[in-house]
Amino acid sequence: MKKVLITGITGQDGSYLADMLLEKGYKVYGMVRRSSVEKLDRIEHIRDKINFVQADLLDQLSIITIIKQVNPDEVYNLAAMSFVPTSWSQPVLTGEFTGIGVTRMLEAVRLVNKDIRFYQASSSEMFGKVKEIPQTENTPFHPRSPYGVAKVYGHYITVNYRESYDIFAASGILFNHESPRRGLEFVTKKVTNAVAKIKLGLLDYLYLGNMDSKRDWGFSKDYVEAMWLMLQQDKPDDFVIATGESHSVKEWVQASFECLGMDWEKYVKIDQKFIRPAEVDLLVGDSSKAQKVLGWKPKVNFDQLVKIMVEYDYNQLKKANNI
Ligand code: NAP
Ligand code: F7E
Repeated sequence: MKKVLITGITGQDGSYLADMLLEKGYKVYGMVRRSSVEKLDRIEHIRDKINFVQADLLDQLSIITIIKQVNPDEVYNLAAMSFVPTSWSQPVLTGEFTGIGVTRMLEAVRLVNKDIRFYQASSSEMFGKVKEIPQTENTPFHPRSPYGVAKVYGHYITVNYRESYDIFAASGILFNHESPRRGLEFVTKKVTNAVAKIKLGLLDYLYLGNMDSKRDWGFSKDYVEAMWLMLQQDKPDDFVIATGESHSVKEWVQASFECLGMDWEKYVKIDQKFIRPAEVDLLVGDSSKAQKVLGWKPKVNFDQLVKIMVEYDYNQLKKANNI
């Protein structure tokens, strides 16, 4: 039985990855940090099947200890401070978690067992002010937030440990991916949740920031499959994972309201507090390398994703409010 250690198992991607690896017959270990209240909502349905180990990205010895204890075949490093606006209010902490945290993970792998295969959750935010359209594995980076800068560090330290120590370290450059399990503050989930609330009479208006930026939105469940495929190859490499389609925030809003038969313009207002100090205007990825080498391709498109998320939020809220 193969053993896997997932950092960030309580997050959106960690939960879908755990679902998938349990189905594949892996023994799943999840790294969690100490908290005064449990935050296992996304993995409640599989909590009895997961072996929890406690460590923190800030604490080198705790990471070495759990890697020694588990001695996994594969490590997926998904833990990070992942919300872009918070990276301006907590830039140093973001650097520690999202940047240096990767080095701590790689150091632990290097010290304990160099045969462990390592996946790093890199991000399309690294492209930022994009140098070409669409973005590929060879597009130069120009990050636009402390989060993006930290991810560039995490990406290159992963490449460096691969080249310096011959560690099987792969980096997935994933474009935005969403799901019903997405955190409430991210724009897709914020919108679908508000649409459902407005339809049910639980909310009057939705306040947003820049509605003109464009994103390449995919489905998290499709994307965790690409992570796994990267660690099953003969050699480690970097891969862009994207749908190749780009839509504006406004299009997401319009499609979400239309899903429940409403006109978005009656309910959406702009609030300056959601405008960022620097914006990433346009992201669209070219995943042809992943399609060719990994045999991966996205299954869920933009319209299907909107529908999945709106219907989920509507049904959940209806049930929770006895409507
Ligand atoms: P998420 O839902 O925000 O989950 C982040 C996870 O990291 C949570 O489990 C969180 O644990 C954990 N974490 C944060 N700080 C930690 C620390 N100091 N020590 C240990 N664990 C810590 O993120 P996601 O959307 O699943 O994304 C997964 C990864 O992919 C992240 O690295 C993200 O930056 C990257 N990424 C995401 C996207 C996307 O569109 N979703 C795209 C590209 C890259 P708690 O529950 O304790 O807070
Ligand atoms: O913003 C605009 C905002 O916060 C998307 C993370 O998973 O993907 C994610 O980062 C766009 C931006 O995601 C609101 O200005 C307008 O242009 O959903 P988001 P993100 O910043 O693209 C990358 C790939 C990651 O790696 C990150 O971890 O939507 N926007 N109004 C808004 N965004 C938010 N959050 N809230 C608004 O009210």
